[in-house]
Amino acid sequence: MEPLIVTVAPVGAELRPEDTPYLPLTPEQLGETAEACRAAGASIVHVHCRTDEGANTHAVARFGAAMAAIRERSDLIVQFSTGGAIGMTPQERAGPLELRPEMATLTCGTVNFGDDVFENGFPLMRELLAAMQRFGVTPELEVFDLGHLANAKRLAAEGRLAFPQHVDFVLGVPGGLEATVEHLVECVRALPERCTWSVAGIGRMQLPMAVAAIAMGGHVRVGLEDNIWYTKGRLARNDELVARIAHIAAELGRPVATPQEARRILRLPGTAAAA
Ligand code: KMH
Ligand code: ZN
Repeated sequence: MEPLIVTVAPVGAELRPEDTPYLPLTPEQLGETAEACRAAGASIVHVHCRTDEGANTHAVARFGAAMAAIRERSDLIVQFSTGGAIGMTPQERAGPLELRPEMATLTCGTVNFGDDVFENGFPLMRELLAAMQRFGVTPELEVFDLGHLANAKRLAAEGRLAFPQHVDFVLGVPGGLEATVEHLVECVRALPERCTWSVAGIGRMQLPMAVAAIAMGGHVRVGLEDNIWYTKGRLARNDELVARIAHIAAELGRPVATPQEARRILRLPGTAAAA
């Protein structure tokens, strides 16, 4: 098996600062978090941005400051969110791509999201993919339900992306596919050949899904965006969540990937695997 790629999603769009004191809000805090998570074993950081007060923002300047702060303190692969927050316009969601991060997420379909609807129709997906191509950004396909994989295959049939791709299964969102090992196995079975994949389990399913992925040869996303608890009743820091995965993976004989190894595994441009 390849070394384990650990993505940290440190802040997300939905949490409120009063939910946990460990959310990195400022670019400087994101830089510090990136450094700590890199030391703990992460190789990708999935970026959402906040104002100093904690409100979600998709302002290009804020993403620019965040990327600079992360790069100053780590060599992590910077992956921007294009999911943003419920209700954002396509233009807002695409805006930061002009900063040319190495990666960005592409959610591959509409999904209920708690009481809300996270809208990702085909026109939007095509627009985001076109922007990624224009700016040389590698997508990570976010799959919240099995139909999303079918949508990605349709985008490929249209010639808008070429498999193999890297796919992240986000399991356990209320409204999406539930986080069970059975569903994860089904998701992996439905992947086109040679795709790489990771799983982001939501809430208390973050750890069980991660352990399953380690054993199955997949990769793992952890972080406060998806789960704020270390154990029941004890809030987590991002780097602790990464460190726990790195420890379990080492015990299972799967060392974590460095960012450079992750670039090769993910076939990012400029690596031998991309040629
Ligand atoms: N905040 C969610 C509505 C992504 O980052 O690409 C969407 C999300 C997905 O977080
Ligand atoms: Zn996100």
